[in-house]
Amino acid sequence: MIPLKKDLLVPSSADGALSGRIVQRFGAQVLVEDAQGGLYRCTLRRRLQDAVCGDGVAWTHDAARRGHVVTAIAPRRNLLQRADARGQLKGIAANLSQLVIVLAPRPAPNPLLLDRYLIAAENLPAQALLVLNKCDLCSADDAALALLDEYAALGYAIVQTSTLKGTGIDTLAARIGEGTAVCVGQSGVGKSSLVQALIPGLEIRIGALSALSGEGQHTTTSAALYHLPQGGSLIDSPGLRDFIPQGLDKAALQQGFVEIRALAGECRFHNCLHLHEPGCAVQAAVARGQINARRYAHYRTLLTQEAMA
Ligand SMILES: Nc1nc2c(ncn2[C@@H]2O[C@H](COP(=O)(O)OP(=O)(O)OP(=O)(O)O)[C@@H](O)[C@H]2O)c(=O)[nH]1
Ligand SMILES: [Mg+2]
Ligand SMILES: [Zn+2]
Repeated sequence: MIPLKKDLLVPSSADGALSGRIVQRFGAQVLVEDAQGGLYRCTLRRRLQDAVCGDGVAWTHDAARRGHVVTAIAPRRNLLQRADARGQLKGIAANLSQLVIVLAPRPAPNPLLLDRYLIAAENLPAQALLVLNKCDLCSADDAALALLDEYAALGYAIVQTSTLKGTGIDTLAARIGEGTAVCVGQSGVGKSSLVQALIPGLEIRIGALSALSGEGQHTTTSAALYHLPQGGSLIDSPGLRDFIPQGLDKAALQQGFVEIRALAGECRFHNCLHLHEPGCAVQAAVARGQINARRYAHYRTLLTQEAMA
C-alpha cells in the first residue's frame, strides 16, 4: 500500500510552492514525491488535467480544501503519448531518457507494435532498448529471437532477461543507468516483473484508489515511477494491445525508421518519400534486400494512412 502517513502532515513551507515529481496518477489525483522522498496525494487543478507520471510539478497545501494541490507543471523534456480509439491523444509519461520495449516469446511479439514504439522513441527523442523477457521459455529457434536479430541489425540494443531465473537483470540495470526509462509493451510480457526484479524488496505500490476499485493486482492499470538502486528511475506502464504514436506525419515517419533515415540523403530528390520516385536509394536498398521488406511495407502503409488522414 502507499505509505501515505506523511500525507496527513502539512508540508513545512505551507504558504510557498513546493516542488516534486508525479510518480503516479489516478484520475484527477496524483501522487507527488518531493526531494526527501515523501509522497503526497495531490489534486490536479482543472487546467492541469494533462499531467502525467514523470512530470515535474509545483504544489502547495490548500488549507481551504484541506488537501494538497498541484499548481503548475514544469516544462517537459519530452512526452510519450498515444492516440486512443477515437484519435484523441493521451499522455503516458514525461521526461524520458529511454523506452524499454519489452517482448516475450509468449505472448508472441507483434512486429508492427514494435515498429510503432520505435517510431515514438526516435521522435521523442529517447533511446530505445529491446528486452526479450521470459528467455527461459525461448527455444533456440524461437520466432522472437529471429525477429530481434532483425532489430539488432538496425543497431538497436537488445537484452535478454528472465525474472524467473534472474538472467540479464544486472545488464538491464546498467543499460537504464541514471535516466528515466519507461517499460512499454503488450500485457503479460513481464514489465512489472522486471521492475520488481530490478528493485529488490520492492512491493509494487498499488494505489489506494485502484486497490479500492477491486482491479486485479497483476495487470498494471496506471503508470508508476520507481527508483532504481543505481540512481535512475523506471516507469512501469499498463500493457497496450496497440499503440499509435502521436503526430505520425511524413517527417516523423522518416525519422522513425532508422534505416530509411540513413539513406535519405542518397535519393535523387531531397524531398523523396521513397514510394515511387526515380533514383530512390531506399527503394533500391529494398530491392537489393538491404532494407527489410516488412519494415519498408509498414513505412509505406503508415505514410499512406497519414496522407489520407
Ligand atoms: N517464465 C517466465 N514468466 C515470467 C517472467 N517474467 C514474468 N513472467 C510471468 O508473466 C506474467 C505477466 O507478468 P507481469 O509482470 O504482470 O506482466 P506485465 O507486462 O506487467 O503485464 P501488464 O501489467 O498487464 O501490462 C506473470 O505471470 C509473471 O509471473 C519470466 O522471466 N519467465
Ligand atoms: Mg504490469
Ligand atoms: Zn527515396
